[in-house]
Amino acid sequence: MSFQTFSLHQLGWRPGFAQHLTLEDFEAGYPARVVGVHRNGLSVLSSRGVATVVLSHNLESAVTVGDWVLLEMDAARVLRMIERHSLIARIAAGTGQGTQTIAANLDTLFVVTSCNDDFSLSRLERYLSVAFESGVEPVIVLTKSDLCADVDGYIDAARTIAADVAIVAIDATSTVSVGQLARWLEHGQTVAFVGSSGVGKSTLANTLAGDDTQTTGGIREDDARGRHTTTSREMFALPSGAWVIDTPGMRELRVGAVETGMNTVFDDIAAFAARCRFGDCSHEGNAGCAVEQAIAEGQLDARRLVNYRKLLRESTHASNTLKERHDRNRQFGKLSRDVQRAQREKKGRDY
Ligand SMILES: Nc1nc2c(ncn2[C@@H]2O[C@H](COP(=O)(O)OP(=O)(O)OP(=O)(O)O)[C@@H](O)[C@H]2O)c(=O)[nH]1
Ligand SMILES: [Mg+2]
Ligand SMILES: [Zn+2]
Repeated sequence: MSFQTFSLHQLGWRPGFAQHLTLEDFEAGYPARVVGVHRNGLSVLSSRGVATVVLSHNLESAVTVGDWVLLEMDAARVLRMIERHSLIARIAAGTGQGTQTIAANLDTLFVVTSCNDDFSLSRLERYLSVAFESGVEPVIVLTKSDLCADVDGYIDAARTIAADVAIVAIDATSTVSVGQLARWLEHGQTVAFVGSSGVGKSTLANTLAGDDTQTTGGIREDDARGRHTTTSREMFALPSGAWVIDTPGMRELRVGAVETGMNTVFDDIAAFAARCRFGDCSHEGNAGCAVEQAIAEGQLDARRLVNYRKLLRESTHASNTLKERHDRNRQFGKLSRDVQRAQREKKGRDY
């Protein structure tokens, strides 16, 4: 236990959160912000200071860094999670279809990529879809500008897929350069850095923090791939009073259900599709399709359409899996209610 305490305001509390809390909630507990999730519990900050609290089994997979929880008044125990205003998540890497939460209650998602071989428009579209889906403002951060002879080329390329998104090129090792991000890093704001390994997320976090809290690593010379230096997520304060969540580099961001977010990122494709004269068109190569025509006329990049389709397939698959799970749970719920009723009736007969 440390004696440093934090006001709700300082921790990024939003008035909207209180709407989800009842008078009973406020009598039973107090809000705390989750800054770390560990095997043995949560690290939290609150008006009562820094603490480690145990997590009941049913919340174990749900709570993530940036979340707000209600702590029991006189015990280091989580009563419940407070509804989030935003959540960044992905489908867990590997074969399963489980959702992996990355960060909650963000104001800004810094999508970090370098001005080198890591840069990929399709990957940016992927990250932007996730950000827009969750209602978090994305900012594209292009690192290693100091090592690149054509920074403007990268900025221009990024702008072709994200006309309304802020794009900032920085040298993550330079305090002056990272100052360009100041307007997203005001007191009480919460941001997260996501991107491939080695792009400089932790370097940027350290430069902003003015210390070396985050371990950083090199990249492989041949393909600019990182070495997965950061292995866990944690949230910490900057001198400005903003909260930063550094995350481990991702090899791939498999998207969950992001169709809403995709409509923002791919609004051009949506507009062409709306103009398509075939009502039930899948826009997958039909003669006379407006989307196909846009490609033929050079108004739409073929790469972009391919990526759109790929993301849409992933998103649809995720929605279907969710729906199936939901239906299964409902059926299971009905089954257990039936069993319970049968047991009650049997009991009634026995006595
Ligand atoms: N010159 C220069 N080097 C940078 C910049 N950003 C990062 N680096 C270097 O790139 C390497 C990788 O940086 P990290 O900060 O560890 O990358 P990361 O994104 O945190 O990587 P993971 O933790 O593996 O996901 C380090 O050697 C950094 O010093 C930059 O803007 N300019
Ligand atoms: Mg790192
Ligand atoms: Zn069509």
